[in-house]
Amino acid sequence: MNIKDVHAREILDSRGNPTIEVEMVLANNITCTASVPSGASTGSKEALELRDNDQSRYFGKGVLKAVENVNTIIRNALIGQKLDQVNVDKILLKLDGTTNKSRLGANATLAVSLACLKCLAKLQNKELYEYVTYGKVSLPIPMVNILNGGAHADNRLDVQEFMIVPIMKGEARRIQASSEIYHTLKGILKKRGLSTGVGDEGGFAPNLSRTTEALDVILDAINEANYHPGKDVLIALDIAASVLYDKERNIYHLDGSQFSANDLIKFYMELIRNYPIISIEDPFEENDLESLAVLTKLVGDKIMIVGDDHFCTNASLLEAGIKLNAGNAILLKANQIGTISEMTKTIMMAKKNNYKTIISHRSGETEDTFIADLAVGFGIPFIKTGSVCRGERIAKYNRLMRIEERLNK
Ligand code: 2PG
Ligand code: MG
Repeated sequence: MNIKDVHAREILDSRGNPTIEVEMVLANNITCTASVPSGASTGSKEALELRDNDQSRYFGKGVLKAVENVNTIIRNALIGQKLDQVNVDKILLKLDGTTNKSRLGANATLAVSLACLKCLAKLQNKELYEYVTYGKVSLPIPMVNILNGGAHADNRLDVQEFMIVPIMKGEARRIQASSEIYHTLKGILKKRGLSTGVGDEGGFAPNLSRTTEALDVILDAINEANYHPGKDVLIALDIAASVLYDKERNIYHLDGSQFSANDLIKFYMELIRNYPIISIEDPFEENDLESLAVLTKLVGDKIMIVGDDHFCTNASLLEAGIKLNAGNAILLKANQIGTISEMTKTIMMAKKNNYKTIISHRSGETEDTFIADLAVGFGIPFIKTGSVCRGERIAKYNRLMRIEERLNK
């Protein structure tokens, strides 16, 4: 089957900023639409998200250049081409010709690459998760953001994400527990006179100031909702430490104090001793693989040490981490790398080297639910897709529940 047309347009993401959507039409008129998310705490080694920087529109955040790249350069090259993921992604890489997609924009390439993947599934009359399945499908354990800080909220919390991780059996059951704990937490915050306004990913953003204060209130919520911290509900953190890092002084600002990388290691060890933590993401700034390796050596047999900004879904960056035994898990975000084929390569490398995989949304999301399908089809054990609140996050949870029902039939 050949590609008949490709068309891009500018739409809005969940923060109200422009992003790109692509429609791909096949020769038999099958049409698929894909849109791409956008991060706020982006790693410097991520593929480039092309923005117009034209201050007269959307404060410079327009994506008309990326749209134009799809509607001209990419469209011209793809019309009449065979619908084949490897073929399409190869063409995209060749047209771009840079190491970080800075010519076409990773937002442009991913939207096209993802539209291609969806068309391939539709052509075979398959659900997306069925099409990408190799081996055994599995429903991922959600890492549900319930408190926001850092670059995702305007409160004083430095750690970017506090997540609950329900590990009981059944996706719908895990989502139910998350929702009950979320609403219980809302009640507790309200009672304490704290704000129940939410951050970018739907978690609450109360004006707490210390990491342990946030963890304590989460434990209260888990208990009050009649779950058992450490038994059926665990906790995950995304420190997003690059944002807390002062490069000139080589220190981190956290909880009103200054921390060296060694101080941070002690701090994390203490947290792991006192709280049922299953995972710590980006515990150090993105270039510090050495500290990541030290922490992995100390606690990697007990919890996940996750590289997000460290690895940027990039196989070469992951390879560098593997060589040093830095981290034991990787966060996967398609727009960090810009094509489905490259993300697949990174997933395979992680699996082969026993790195745990976590597929992830971005803080600026769309209603596209592709990460839910990829999690199931690729058998990715964890998904991080925000809180059980806000339509763009809920879309992914609802998709997972629909898939579960389908799989159980
Ligand atoms: C992260 C992500 C998603 P952002 O750091 O893991 O939660 O945030 O999309 O802002 O980079
Ligand atoms: Mg992160």
